[in-house]
Amino acid sequence: MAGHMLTRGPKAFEEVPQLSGFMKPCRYEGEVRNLEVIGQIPKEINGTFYRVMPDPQFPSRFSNDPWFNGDGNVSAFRFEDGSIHFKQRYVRTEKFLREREAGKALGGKYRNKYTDAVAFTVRTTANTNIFYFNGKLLAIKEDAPPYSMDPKTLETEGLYDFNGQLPCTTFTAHPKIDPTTNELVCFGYEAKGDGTPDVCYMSVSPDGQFNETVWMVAPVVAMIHDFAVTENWVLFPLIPHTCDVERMKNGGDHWQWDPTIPFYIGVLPRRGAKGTDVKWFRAPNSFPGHTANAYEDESGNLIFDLPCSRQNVFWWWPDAEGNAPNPMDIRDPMVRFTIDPRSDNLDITSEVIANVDCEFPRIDDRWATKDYTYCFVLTMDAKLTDFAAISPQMGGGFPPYNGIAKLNVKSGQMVSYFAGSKRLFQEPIFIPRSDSAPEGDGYVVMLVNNYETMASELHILDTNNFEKAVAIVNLPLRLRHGLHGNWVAKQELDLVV
Ligand code: V55
Ligand code: FE
Repeated sequence: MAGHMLTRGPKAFEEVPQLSGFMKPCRYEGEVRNLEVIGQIPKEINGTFYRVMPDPQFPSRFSNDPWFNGDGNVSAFRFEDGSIHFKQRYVRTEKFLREREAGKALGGKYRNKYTDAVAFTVRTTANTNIFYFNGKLLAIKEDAPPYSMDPKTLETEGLYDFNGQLPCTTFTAHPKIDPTTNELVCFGYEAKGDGTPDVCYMSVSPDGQFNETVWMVAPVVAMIHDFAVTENWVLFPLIPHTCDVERMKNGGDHWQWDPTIPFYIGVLPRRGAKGTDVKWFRAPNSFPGHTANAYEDESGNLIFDLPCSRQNVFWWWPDAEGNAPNPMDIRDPMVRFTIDPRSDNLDITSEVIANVDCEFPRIDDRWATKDYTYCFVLTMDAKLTDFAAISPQMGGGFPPYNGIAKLNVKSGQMVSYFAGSKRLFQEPIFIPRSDSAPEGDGYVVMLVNNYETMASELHILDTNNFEKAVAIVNLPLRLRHGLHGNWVAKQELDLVV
């Protein structure tokens, strides 16, 4: 009660949904060995699950700071002979280090350098994905080059520019590995600085040498968050949120939802292309979510699967009139676009392949770029969650999901796992049972928010018996909602010296 007599002061986080309840910043760094396991962790699971969450080190200098603006805090779960060891460490970005020195926030609004209290060389929070390539563990946000971290200790090594080869100022948080060639396929957008329409496509050989660099110009300066790759083509879906540097200089947001422009998909040949070879295909205004996969069918058409909404999924960045949907009304069915990359008819159509509200699709990455069958994806069926019970502790500012489906994208059939009315799920990862296991045969692991204990859990599912967990791991702490993560097998980590 005494707290009610006090003014909150500059060291308290604001009482808004994205900073309250389960979403209250965690800010913990440390280690817990031998997490409590209910059930049995299959012994063949050996390796580390890395994930990252935006986790503000200090209260923002601005009101209503969005979830996406927190400092990147990386969690590592090392699976070893049926035990799990946990470690967590912030990425030592320039912003993190200078704010720690100052004892307060110096950065400003999301991707708006004009609102910073100091001039940063690189202002990224490195908070969106943690991705392993060629011995480097990369913490990435799409507004800057990656930071590399030691995969074993989570010490930050520094900004990583691929030994001087990175030609642009930004780097996607969703790079892909081609499982046939082991190349890293990636891009940057706003690639010559804030508000520039330039997009830079890059391909990197498994030993880290750039083997393709193509500069393109997009029809609008829009967010390109995720993308897709086939054997011979690259697909760039543009989210209809556009950037205006004048608005930013006036202290406004980097992004504004534009319901008047098409949903563009840029299609570029993967090898030997010039920037002018890109074709900007068009569909009705929509919000493309994270991509499941893409591949070429027998006739050479591109098949591209992703959750896709007609509404603004990032409702906290409204349109020019200030309109945004109610978050509980947003729906993302799983959609398939079929594109003939040789056609001059740029208008494309799509079909719904699973009429379920879903996001965060993951596949068996050995089938990336190829004709595939299975996708593991978070789903939402609002009647299965007791919102009355959890809402006082739920916080907000993130899209809630309460189920995970093993979806057959060819038949539309699904098998689902639910964990009761008082838990919500974070993005899953897939771990193959063995190197030679068939597609989708293995385990799915994900973080689960338990609103009764206000602590986090890992749930481990066998993809052959998907409705029931094989193990639940209790963490002695709460990990607020994160974005993305990846599995790195022990054999790969052992190659790092
Ligand atoms: C996303 C997340 C971001 C971001 C842009 O999941 C897009 C989408 C955590 O930051 O800056
Ligand atoms: Fe993402």
